[in-house]
Amino acid sequence: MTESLRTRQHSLICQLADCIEEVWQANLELSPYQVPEGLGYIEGHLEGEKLVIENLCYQTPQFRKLHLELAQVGTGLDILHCVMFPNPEYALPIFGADIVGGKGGAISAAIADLSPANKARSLPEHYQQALSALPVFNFSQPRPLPEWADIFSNFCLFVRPMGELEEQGFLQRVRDFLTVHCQIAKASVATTSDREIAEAIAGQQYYCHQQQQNDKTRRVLEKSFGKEWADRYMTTMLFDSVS
Ligand code: BLA
Repeated sequence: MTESLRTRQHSLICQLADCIEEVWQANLELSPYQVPEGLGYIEGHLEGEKLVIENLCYQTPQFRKLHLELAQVGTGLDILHCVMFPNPEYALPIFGADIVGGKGGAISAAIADLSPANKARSLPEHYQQALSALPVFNFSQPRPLPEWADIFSNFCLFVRPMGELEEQGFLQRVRDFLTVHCQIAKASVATTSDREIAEAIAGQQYYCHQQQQNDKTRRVLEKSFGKEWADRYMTTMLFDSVS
């Protein structure tokens, strides 16, 4: 990825982007992932302000797609989006994170989760144990989840971080989530059971379907690229189900 957008973004976004790449590089065997034609670097400006998007993707034996996206609307609104989609042969949850904030100003939304993608819609026992053992940080402004958010686990963190200390608290918690996830993923074994694979595919489809209901994301994309493009982007780049 060119460093241009990242270095111009809110410092928490730069730091989290660096952290995500660092944990991926340290723990996983990354291979290139072909980003769909024309979707690596994108600029749109239908009405109002310019929207710039940079996408960085990898794949590994355990993950069909590791996606890190940075976006900037005008010079004001900065966005980081990250999803780790497992290969359906591995019974792993889906790591997801989103940060939305103004440049130099406040972060309005910081969310991170390891979301179950199995039939029971609950995290595997070893994840629950590892996550329960992590240090806890208390945030002063937790945010309520919207209606479509029934995909998230009990460990989901959704806050408006107030000040540098809470921003660093968020960063550390996401680093811990990622490290636990990559280490468990690396040690896990692929299944050959058609039933388990089908269950994992259905779990990812449900996750994607729910995420596609996020009107706040859709509206930002529609404003700069139009309805049709926004829909295609949300269903093929941000939340593509396994085929
Ligand atoms: C919220 N996402 C938002 C908001 C915007 C975006 C503008 C509102 C911020 C706020 O309420 O303070 C915009 N997010 C984007 C855009 C992209 C993006 C344009 O990723 C991509 C180009 N969203 C995710 C993932 C999760 C997620 C992976 O992409 C969670 C794992 C969650 N975003 C999420 C949630 C909200 C949000 C839960 C709050 C929605 C609400 O309160 O209604």
